Amino acid sequence: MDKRVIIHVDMDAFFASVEQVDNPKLKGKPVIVGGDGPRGVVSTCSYEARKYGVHSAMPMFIAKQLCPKGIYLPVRHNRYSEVSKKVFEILHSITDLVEAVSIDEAYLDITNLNENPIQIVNIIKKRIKGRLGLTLSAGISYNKFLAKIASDWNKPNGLKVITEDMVPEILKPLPISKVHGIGERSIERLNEIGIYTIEQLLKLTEDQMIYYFGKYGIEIYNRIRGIDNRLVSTEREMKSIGRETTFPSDTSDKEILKEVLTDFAEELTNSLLEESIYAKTITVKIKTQDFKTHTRSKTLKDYTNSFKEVKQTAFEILDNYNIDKGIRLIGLSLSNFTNVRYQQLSIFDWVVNIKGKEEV
Ligand code: TTP
Ligand code: MG
Repeated sequence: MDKRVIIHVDMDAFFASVEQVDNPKLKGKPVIVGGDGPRGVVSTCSYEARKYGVHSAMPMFIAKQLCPKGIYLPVRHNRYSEVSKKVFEILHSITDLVEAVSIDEAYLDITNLNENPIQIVNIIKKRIKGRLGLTLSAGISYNKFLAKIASDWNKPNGLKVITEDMVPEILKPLPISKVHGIGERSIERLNEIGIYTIEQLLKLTEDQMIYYFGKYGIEIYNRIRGIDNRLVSTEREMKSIGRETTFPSDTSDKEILKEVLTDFAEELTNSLLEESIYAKTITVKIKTQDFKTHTRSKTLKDYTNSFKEVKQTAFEILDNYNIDKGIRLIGLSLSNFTNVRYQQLSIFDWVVNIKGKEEV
């Protein structure tokens, strides 16, 4: 593949920054956005609040202990979506090759613009700051993986270029969690054998990588060496992904069935990570010894790419299924995709809040 020029942009403290723009009195202050109620979590917080150790996904009550003087605001998802739309309009004014990754994150392929990439980033930053009052961090490199690593380099309002000669040195000190495509379960397994950094991961052979990451092993092997041929794609066609297996002899042993579902959940969530997408519907398919096929689905409240959540949901579906015959085949599939992770968060928060209120 010819050398490409990819930009990854990620808005700084997105929800909190929008709140600060909408209410300038909040500028420079620790602003924490999230669900209140006893089970509420932090969606994000301003960089001023991060100094106190507050971060996304932290329970609200802990945030309040760490930063008692913080300004706590509810999630206004419609407003953030509105602003996000304007951000994407600005990105589309640069090129059509824009891939939305989440509400505040995108890849741009500017190879064919033949312009200075730093200048392009500065134009984007200026337009977004000028029209929306917001800052972002951008990474420039020759593939998506490295562009994303670069945008994360010196947040907020960062700009970092990673060129070919900087790889793999620049990657070596990074924790393995920075590698797009390595899921939570793989991180746990690698930590167990003492692997925490990319430098340590670089020591594994291709076969070992396949052992730890399944069929994406080679891709990750290449990625940490600076090879990533994924295209910046403007649309997604996939409707569902699934795995199934037929047993050598029929079984009704739940432990065996759960083992298979666990493996499938891992493979499928790795695919989600790989594609930067999230699924909402989980389906278990069972074919009994009389060749009848039964499918049961569950649609979650929020999109997920979490191995644990997919596994647990699959187990739940299986546990609700009355196994009265031998099972020939079991399958697991995921559908109902989005590439915008936090789309449904406000609704989820709302449900949590209502529940919280009932408990009081
Ligand atoms: P991020 O880009 O991960 O975070 P951020 O923009 O707030 O901060 P950063 O400067 O580090 O990029 O996520 C974008 C938005 O998505 C964030 O503003 C709020 C929302 N979000 C959640 O609701 N829950 C989460 O756990 C995370 C990570 C983000
Ligand atoms: Mg962001």
